[in-house]
Amino acid sequence: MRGTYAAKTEAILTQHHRREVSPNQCSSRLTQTIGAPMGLVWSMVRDFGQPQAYKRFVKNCLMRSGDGGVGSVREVRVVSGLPAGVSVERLERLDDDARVMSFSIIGGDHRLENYRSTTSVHEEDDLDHDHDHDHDRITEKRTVVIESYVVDVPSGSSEEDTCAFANTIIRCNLMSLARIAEKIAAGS
Ligand code: A8S
Repeated sequence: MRGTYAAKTEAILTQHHRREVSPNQCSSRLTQTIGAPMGLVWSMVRDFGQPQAYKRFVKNCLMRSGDGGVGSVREVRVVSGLPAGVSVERLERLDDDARVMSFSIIGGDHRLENYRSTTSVHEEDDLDHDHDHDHDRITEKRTVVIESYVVDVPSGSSEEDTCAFANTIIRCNLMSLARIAEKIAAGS
């Protein structure tokens, strides 16, 4: 998304993506525009038991408790080559009306301590940012996904490095989400 955020976008960010950030933490927010219907994108984002459906670093996912509702705990195994093997994550929020999901990382053998992210899914037309110039030629509605997080900065690391690492993973996830949702949308 480009341009300055105006009132509606600001309201969404204030409502769902504002978080207290302690001095030893860092925080960031990423957005992704997707050429697929909001309902399709939300169905993928909300599916807590199937992160591997679009997160490319996930090897597999085991539900430790719950059935995908708030409080469910999943154990995510990541592909080899990363400085981590497993992450234990709890679903903190799942709002089908506002289309907001939030999870926290509660364990694992990685360096993302006290990680909590929030992902919200919006119809592009509901946001009043500057539209791309070619937008008017696209008849299908587009979807905007906003993902924000807060995480501890590990001792010996900098804020910049910690956020750069998390941002790289999230950007990959969001691009993969876009690619897969757009492929499904094009085929249906
Ligand atoms: C997500 C977001 C992140 C996941 C990170 C940032 C992770 O799964 C990977 C490597 C790590 O070192 C940490 O939405 C961890 O999944 C790919 C295992 C948590």
